Amino acid sequence: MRNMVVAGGQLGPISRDETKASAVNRMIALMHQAASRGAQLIVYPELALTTFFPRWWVENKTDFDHMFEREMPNKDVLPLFEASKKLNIAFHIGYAELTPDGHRYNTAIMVNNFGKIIGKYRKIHLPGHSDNQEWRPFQHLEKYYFEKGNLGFPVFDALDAKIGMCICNDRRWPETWRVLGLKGAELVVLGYNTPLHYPLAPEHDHLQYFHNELSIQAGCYQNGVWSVAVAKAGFEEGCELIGGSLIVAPTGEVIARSQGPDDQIIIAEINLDRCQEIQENIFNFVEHRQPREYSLLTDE
Ligand code: CDV
Repeated sequence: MRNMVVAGGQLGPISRDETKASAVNRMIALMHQAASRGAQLIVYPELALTTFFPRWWVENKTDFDHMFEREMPNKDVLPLFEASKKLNIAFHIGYAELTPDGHRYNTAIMVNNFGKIIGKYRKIHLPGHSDNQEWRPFQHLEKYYFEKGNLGFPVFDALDAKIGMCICNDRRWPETWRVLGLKGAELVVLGYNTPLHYPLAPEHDHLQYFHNELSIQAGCYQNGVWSVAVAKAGFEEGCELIGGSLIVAPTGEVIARSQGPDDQIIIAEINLDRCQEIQENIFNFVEHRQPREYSLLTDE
């Protein structure tokens, strides 16, 4: 048995004027709770240091450069790295990245319990739009603020596991999970900011929690992987974000779920060897996949 205790550090809303230092302090408090219950890894949400700023249009996108991180760690985030070393716990966090040569990405990193960045992912499926759509009650301008990620879907060795990463909207796409599955992932970590109201199809608003669970459960089951999926939740600057952070087994079963939309941890002990129950049987890729029939999936 390869057992591991994993946690999710769900955050309640972060207001536009909340400092990054304050968000980091909230995450450190959750890290202490998780570590005191034996967690070896804590997963934080997408864009965990700031409010979800792509909900606002600005003519000059550099007006929001203060929402981005130019280096990691930096002085605001360093206390989280130090706490992780002190508490002997790895973490995963999402943030807006501004590279030295001026590229902007919606990024997540995995940091080991020695404070070293051991994995990085830049979001590939960017939802929303790139133009100013004033008719919406709030906008979703990820295509304006970010470029499509250029690091593929990474799987790396950490904590005696093969860990894959994706971010928010990626979780809805079976291709994300299958690529991670084909790369041998055993645990997929992800954070999300999902509005309860979807302006393009408001008749689906009541299904937001269901679609969240459906996507993650299907991804886990169809690839025989564990997942820790973590929300930024609650009423944030007039926009209600779903909670419903989850830990899901390779069988697709939900084994932990957050309650309510505030700062809280979810935690579970998982056995990584259970991936084989699925990967060596119903979804044994070597035995049963028929990739020659799937060429349409990758043709432009
Ligand atoms: N941050 C996101 O990627 N949010 C999308 C919403 C806009 C649908 C999501 O897939 O949850």
